[in-house]
Amino acid sequence: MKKILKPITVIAAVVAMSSCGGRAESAQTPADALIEDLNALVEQEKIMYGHQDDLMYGHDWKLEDDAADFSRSDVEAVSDKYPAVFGMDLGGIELGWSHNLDKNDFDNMRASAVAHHERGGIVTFSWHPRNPLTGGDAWDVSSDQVVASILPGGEKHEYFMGWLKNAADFMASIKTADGDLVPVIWRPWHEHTGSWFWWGQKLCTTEQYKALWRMTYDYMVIERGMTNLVWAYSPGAGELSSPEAFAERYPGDDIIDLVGFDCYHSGSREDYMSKMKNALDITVDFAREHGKLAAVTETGHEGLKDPKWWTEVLYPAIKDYPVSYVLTWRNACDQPTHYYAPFPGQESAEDFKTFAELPQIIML
Ligand code: BMA
Repeated sequence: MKKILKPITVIAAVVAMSSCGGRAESAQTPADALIEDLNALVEQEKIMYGHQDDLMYGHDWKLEDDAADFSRSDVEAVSDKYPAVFGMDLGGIELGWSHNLDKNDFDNMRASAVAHHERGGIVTFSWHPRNPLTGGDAWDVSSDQVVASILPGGEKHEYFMGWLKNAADFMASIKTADGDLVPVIWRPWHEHTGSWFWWGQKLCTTEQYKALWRMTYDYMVIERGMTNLVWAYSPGAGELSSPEAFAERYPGDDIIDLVGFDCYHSGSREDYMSKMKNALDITVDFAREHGKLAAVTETGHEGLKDPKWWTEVLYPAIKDYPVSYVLTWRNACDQPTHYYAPFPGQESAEDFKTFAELPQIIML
């Protein structure tokens, strides 16, 4: 229950620290450069549009393994523009799988991240790792001892450090042909305010959750010296009853660069817009007080049954807030109604085109 209010001078110091703390020697790191670019866009009151798995598959197509070309996209097919932000998920990397939990070839993921970066886009990774204690998936909440078991001293600690290594190895391998590391917005341990993942609210204590973050950061940044990660914290919006709920498990200003939340449209327009307003008010205030970037890290209306969703629901909900991006979830190719971006002929496609042309919205 702590809301940390910082005077302006401290905020300036925090901004300075967060852009070089712990990772930069003297030259600007890929992460610092991305943070600077994101801040510049926010200052211009621009909001980037993002889509999960955009270049991997769409409503009725899927990339072949070991693809050489990453030009297909449902979003591009509708609007002639790619999303500025391209999200993907590392779930499965922990076990050395060749494909992630949604059947994306990890080689394609790496190559498409580079291709998107070289087109001027921004890449973000979430992670739905399997349950290291039970062997189940990320949604296996049958034990509340999982986080405890992977922290230092826990029975699965060494085992789990191997999982972090696999995730780190993958993100450290995303390089251009010239050998330049591609910066990524790295968003592990998301939606922790709910209790549907093994790292969720009722499955570990506040101290354990924060220790999990610290262990992840210390391994990747301090031990491995990774310089391409922009660290993102994103609670689930449904549980944000107060600013204190947002702050309760916040891992710390020295770890986090960007704060956001995940918020889905499931009921009426009004329900969604009021949930978004609440979460945006809390997140943007928190970001301002802590000198961090803000974003809507996941959102969407499954099946897009509202033909004017983009211009009459999403855009009005976000337009007055300094958020760097808004990312809608994936268009599954194997579940006909599980999509969050339009595709040609989809009933919100025309409205999406209008949204993508708005001066405030940045596509690639
Ligand atoms: C969920 C759904 C699942 C998917 C998971 C990870 O929200 O889209 O089908 O496996 O995200 O991408």
